[in-house]
Amino acid sequence: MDELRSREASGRRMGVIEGDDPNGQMSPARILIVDDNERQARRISLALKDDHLPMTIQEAGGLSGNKNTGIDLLILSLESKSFDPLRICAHFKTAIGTRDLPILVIADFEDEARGMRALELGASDIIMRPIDTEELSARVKTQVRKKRYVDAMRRRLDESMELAITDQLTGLYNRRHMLNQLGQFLNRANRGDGPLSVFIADIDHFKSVNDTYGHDVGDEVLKQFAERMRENVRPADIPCRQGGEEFVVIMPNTAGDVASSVAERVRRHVCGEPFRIDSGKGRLDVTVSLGVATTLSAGETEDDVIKRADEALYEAKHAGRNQVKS
Ligand code: GH3
Ligand code: MG
Ligand code: MG
Ligand code: MG
Repeated sequence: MDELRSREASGRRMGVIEGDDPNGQMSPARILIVDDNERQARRISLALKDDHLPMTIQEAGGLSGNKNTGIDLLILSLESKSFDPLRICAHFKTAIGTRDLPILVIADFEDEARGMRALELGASDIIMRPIDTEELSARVKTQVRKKRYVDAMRRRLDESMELAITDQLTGLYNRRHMLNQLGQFLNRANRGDGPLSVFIADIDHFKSVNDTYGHDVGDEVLKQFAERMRENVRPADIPCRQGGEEFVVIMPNTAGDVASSVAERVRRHVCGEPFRIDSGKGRLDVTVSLGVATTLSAGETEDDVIKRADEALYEAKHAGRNQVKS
């Protein structure tokens, strides 16, 4: 794509089109016209403009990468000579950031074969030259509307998926996601991806926090604890709330000694500074006990690993709490 990028510079025009959503809610559509014939590109944008779709033509950024996010429709002329339009089509339809971007190809009436090829590669629609401006406008509107619908559905799906894997109190992943991830990483570890470690962290004498200060303060402690834990594990680690005052961190590709040192860092950052409670007026010393487990052999299940971490945690509690055992 890199060598394409430099050759394409002359052919790119960006337009902004006001949508005609039935509810009047659609924000201006962003349409990228790619045609190395500037006169043709201008004619397309003028046709859309004449259709009472206000369009501001401006130079667009690169054709690949982030600059293409937020575009609603790519209008691509198959007659372009300074780059390979079919290659652009194929690239856009396979690249993660652009594969949902609809492409409307414009083909010469004598070049139907390449038009069909573009459709096979994933283009959403086609218009043959000479362009009928009413047809152009109708097809553009349909594609933009579809794109907006897909975007809205995707956002909703993302939100509900996020909700399904998040613990609402702390914002960490929940137990369901923890077990799911643990299963997946165990499979990889079993295939020789390096050891996998987990630790379970259980706040010490948490019941007495609730009993002494009330459930709301207990909740506040859980939130702050989650925050400290999150800050002290590594980006690749997966911190989860398993339930109550018990937390699990999954550490992919991590040997036992490293896992223990991460657990130890969490322990120190919990007991090192009192928690602020009662809107910052009060301070509360909190400690945590942690049990670490690392995969021993291929074929271990989620339950096997969690059980060993639990046994180590039990040892840590038994040995006086505020410590890490493995
Ligand atoms: P240990 O040191 O042995 O872990 O003692 P502990 O008191 O922490 O352990 P125990 O299992 O006896 O008590 C856990 C308490 O956590 C009991 C329960 O009321 C409280 N708890 C569980 N979930 C929540 C929650 O979501 N919010 C609050 N505030 N408390 C919770
Ligand atoms: Mg506890
Ligand atoms: Mg307990
Ligand atoms: Mg507990």
